[in-house]
Amino acid sequence: MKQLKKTAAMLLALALCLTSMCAPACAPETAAYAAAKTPLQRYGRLKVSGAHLVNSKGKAVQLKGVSTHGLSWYPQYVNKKAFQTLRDKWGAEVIRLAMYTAEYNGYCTGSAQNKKDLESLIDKAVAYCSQLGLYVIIDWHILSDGNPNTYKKEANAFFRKMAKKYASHKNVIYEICNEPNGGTQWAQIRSYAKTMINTIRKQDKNAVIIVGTPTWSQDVDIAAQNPFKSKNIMYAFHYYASTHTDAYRQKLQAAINAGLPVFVSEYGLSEASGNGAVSKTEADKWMKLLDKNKISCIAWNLSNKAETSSLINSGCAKTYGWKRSDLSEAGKWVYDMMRK
Ligand code: IDC
Repeated sequence: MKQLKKTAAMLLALALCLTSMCAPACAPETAAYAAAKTPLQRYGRLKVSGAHLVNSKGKAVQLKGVSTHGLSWYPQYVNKKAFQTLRDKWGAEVIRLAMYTAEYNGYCTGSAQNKKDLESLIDKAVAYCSQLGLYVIIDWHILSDGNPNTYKKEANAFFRKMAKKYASHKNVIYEICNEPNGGTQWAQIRSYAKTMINTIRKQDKNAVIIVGTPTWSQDVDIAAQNPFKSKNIMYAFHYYASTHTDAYRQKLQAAINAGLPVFVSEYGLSEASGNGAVSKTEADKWMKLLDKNKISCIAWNLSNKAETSSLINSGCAKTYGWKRSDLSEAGKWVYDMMRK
């Protein structure tokens, strides 16, 4: 009898375990999600109204989502099941495609073939997001190239091509320069942005465009002194919770107070290096501020690289269908936060 009970208990535990392990398609909460509308069906074409990102009816929306790591580094995470897992299991509404311009097979520094490969990855990613009703950000990920004017010509050709291709898509958002740095001034970014905005607008009158700000997209307070007058423009603010604390929240608050529409297109729980300590306490403080002001935000990064900003455990080789236990400390925090 005792043995029988033990076997029954073991079987029950096994069944429970299998249920929690099974692919997104059979998770209990997924049925509700599947019946519910996709993010795109919920909000429609996004616009900017005053300081807010708003839905097609003009109501403020706050999107939360995940950024890929560099597309050249981790192309394997661009697959439909990965994006579906993020939508259905994590509650993500937007995916950001980080395409480095200079580092490691960057768009501007790699071969012609590499350029083609990156464009076809973006094509696939946009198609998956469109099929899943997810918003998607095409991110011109400048970093070591510091000033967006370094590859202005290439950027202009790139955005012309993208905007032409995706003009009919209601879910595509353009981020024209990830993080200007190395002393690049707002006036220089503004002049670059003006060209990109004109180029995109020639193809697509409405898409939301996110403009990077000086000092690794942190000087939103400076951008707020001279923003664009044209419609549907937002400004990037980035933070890494372990490094950036109160003083940076004050900078963001100053921009909010000035009425600047801010999009946190990248944040991490780690240090600014992408590695080192994770601070959940500071991450909580940041999210409180973002939630209060309905500021959209995107977590860095969807990979299993052995660094603390990666959302997947370095030992986990799965490229979709992750269980909570497959996630890093930062990954678990992002997952729990987005599911709320
Ligand atoms: C980091 C990656 C790391 C990669 C490095 C390249 O996490 O694996 O080797 O870029 O230089 C940013 C950037 C983002 C950085 C991230 C962490 O937008 O590209 O990714 N970070 O350093 N701004 C602040 C932090």
